[in-house]
Amino acid sequence: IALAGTSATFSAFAAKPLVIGFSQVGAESEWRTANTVSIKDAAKKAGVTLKFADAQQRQENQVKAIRSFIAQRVDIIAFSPVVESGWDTVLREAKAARIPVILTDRDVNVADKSLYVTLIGSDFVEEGRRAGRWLVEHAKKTPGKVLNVVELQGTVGSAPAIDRKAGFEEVTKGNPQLKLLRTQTGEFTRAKGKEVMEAFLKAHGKDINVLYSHNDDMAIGAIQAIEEAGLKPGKDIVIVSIDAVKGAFEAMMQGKLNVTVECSPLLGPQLMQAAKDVAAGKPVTRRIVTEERVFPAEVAAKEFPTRKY
Ligand code: GZL
Repeated sequence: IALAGTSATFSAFAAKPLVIGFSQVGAESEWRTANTVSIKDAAKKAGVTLKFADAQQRQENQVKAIRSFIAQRVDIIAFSPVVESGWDTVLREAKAARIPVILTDRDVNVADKSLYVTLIGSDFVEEGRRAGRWLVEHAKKTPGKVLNVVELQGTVGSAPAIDRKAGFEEVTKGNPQLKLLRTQTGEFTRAKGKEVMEAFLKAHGKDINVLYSHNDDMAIGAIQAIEEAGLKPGKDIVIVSIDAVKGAFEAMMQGKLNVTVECSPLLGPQLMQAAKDVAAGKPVTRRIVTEERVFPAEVAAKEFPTRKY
């Protein structure tokens, strides 16, 4: 009987699905929506029980969700931090509860790096460099001409906004052809991107030659503002953007966007694999970087049919 009991217990134990508590930033962009779909699909395929919380881009909602996951004694906590700072306390509570934490998409600024096991996501500084490199090459087509650049930044204090700005500046600073006229946050959304671009156009109108947008959603909002101002996006104002979501490919095929730097939201499978490894006590590398490309408008029509997000 004992043996049967043991095997029954063992099989029950083995069959117990992993429970992951996931706190998502919100639903602010096409990228975010695709990221959520990837995580939910991957959880289903992996037989993982996913407790999913949408924070509507507010850090206090993420802190609340993480505390709730601790109270529910989930096996793993995973989240995409809306901003880099302010996580030490709640992550120390997770550590005290002996619940491992995995970061997806965005990094955190914590004194004690042991507060999370790994970060799965893109190198945003490199994405900024790639945007800058494309623009430097573009400027060479009109030697001696100064191009006035306006920048739509992502969410203030978020890793992608900080790093994409830094990478772009690293490549473009000191270039006599590129002059940064204005820079302001469009909060990664179409609506805010349009609103801020309207303000830039009111202040500088035809003097603007280039828009550098930290994501495609703000670029798409800006495209509407540029058209409403009677200018041609992609021609009067060259647009460099990041994410490579479907909306960007459609804009490039319409000649309204010039290039988008890929930032893959398809992190679900890597998250589930890392979670299973952590739960099994296997070592996990501190940083899992996703492979990405740059898509200029010339290749948009060819690439579009195979895009997954
Ligand atoms: C990048 C991600 C950013 C996207 C935006 O990994 O954090 O947040 O670039 C999204 O589209 O809102």
